[in-house]
Amino acid sequence: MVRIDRERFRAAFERYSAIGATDNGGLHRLALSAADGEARDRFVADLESLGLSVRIDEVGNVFGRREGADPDAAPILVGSHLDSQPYGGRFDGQLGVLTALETLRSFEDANLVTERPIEIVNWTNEEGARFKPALMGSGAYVGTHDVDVVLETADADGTTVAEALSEIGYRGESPCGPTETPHAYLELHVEQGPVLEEREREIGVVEGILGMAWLEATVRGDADHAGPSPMHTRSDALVAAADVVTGVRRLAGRLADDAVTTVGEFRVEPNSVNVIPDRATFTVDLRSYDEDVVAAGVERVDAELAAACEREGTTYELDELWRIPHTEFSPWVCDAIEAAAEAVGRSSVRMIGGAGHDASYLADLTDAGLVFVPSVDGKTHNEREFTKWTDAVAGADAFAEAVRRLAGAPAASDGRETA
Ligand code: HGY
Ligand code: MN
Ligand code: MN
Repeated sequence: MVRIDRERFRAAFERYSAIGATDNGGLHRLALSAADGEARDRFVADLESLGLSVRIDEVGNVFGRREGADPDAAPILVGSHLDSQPYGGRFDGQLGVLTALETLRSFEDANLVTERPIEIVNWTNEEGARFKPALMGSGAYVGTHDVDVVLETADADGTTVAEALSEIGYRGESPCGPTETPHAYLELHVEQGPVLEEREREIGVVEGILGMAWLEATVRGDADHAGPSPMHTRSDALVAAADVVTGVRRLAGRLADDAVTTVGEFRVEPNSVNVIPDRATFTVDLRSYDEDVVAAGVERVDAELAAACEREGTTYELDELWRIPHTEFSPWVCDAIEAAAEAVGRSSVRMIGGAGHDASYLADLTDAGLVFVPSVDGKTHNEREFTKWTDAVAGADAFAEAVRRLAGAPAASDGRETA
């Protein structure tokens, strides 16, 4: 068994939390921003001081490699993401990267030789807040997102991923994609939901994640003067869109018990107090474990738009920005997580996750698993996001033990303590 260094783990968390920190205890560290660049620099320095070989790929994914006894064995890949939501929490993503880092530091302390090499990774743009879609770096790594399309993707200001990567010095040389298929992938993440708190468990063994669709609706009306224009002659894009927003909210209850729907972005033009809006653009985030439910939800959003535009005399377009099917994690990796939690004396429960994670795409490439730790009040994507440090430590204990088991002991050790 390997024990993490609690003080060092906490110090690392505080140090990274200061990069892009907000006044209310959160993080504003958008993908490929200067703050993200500073966090990456810190991460690379920490990998190098651990003696890992560092590589940065074409879309900025940062890897560190710790050799094992058998250089030909496929590696165990561990990690998460350092980018955050706008004014988001400091645990989402960051805690997973730092738990993986503390795991490797503890292996070094224990002079632990594992059978397999271990690679640690910080994935580019997991959140999809600045550049869409989400899970961009891991999606490019497994081949779901095309690297050229990713590099040309622009943010609201027209800055492309390629330009932003170059600006922070992370447009890497190495091809984006596995040099060898990992033996397994393991990620720790805050639950971002209420289940672990409600069930009073320390560790979530995540068996799957909801499928999701991201849509963008554009409603077009007729700009006109707010004063002299009679109400019955108006084509008000905002009124039609607002009808659809409440319709999307109602949709969740009608689709399925696990269905969730969210309108997160909304823009009005010309956005002037005395002009009838002629354009309203908004996003819809639709999720359910059942693909048919997500597909039915997309159809229902389209029907809501058609009916609202019929009433208001407006027109609309509906584009699909992203679709990812539900994720099923590897049973043997789930078993390894559960056994590791038990070995370190931590309670656990099996569950389904509602948020997308890089592990979702890694599950398409290899045997993947996801470890959850509790979120206080389930709060997340919010500066108030919080995980009790005792729970973070419990998660790190279980995660380190799971990695030790996945990486295995060498067939013949050189006399040092083996995994
Ligand atoms: O959208 C998600 O679930 C993740 O936070 N990117
Ligand atoms: Mn995350
Ligand atoms: Mn997130």
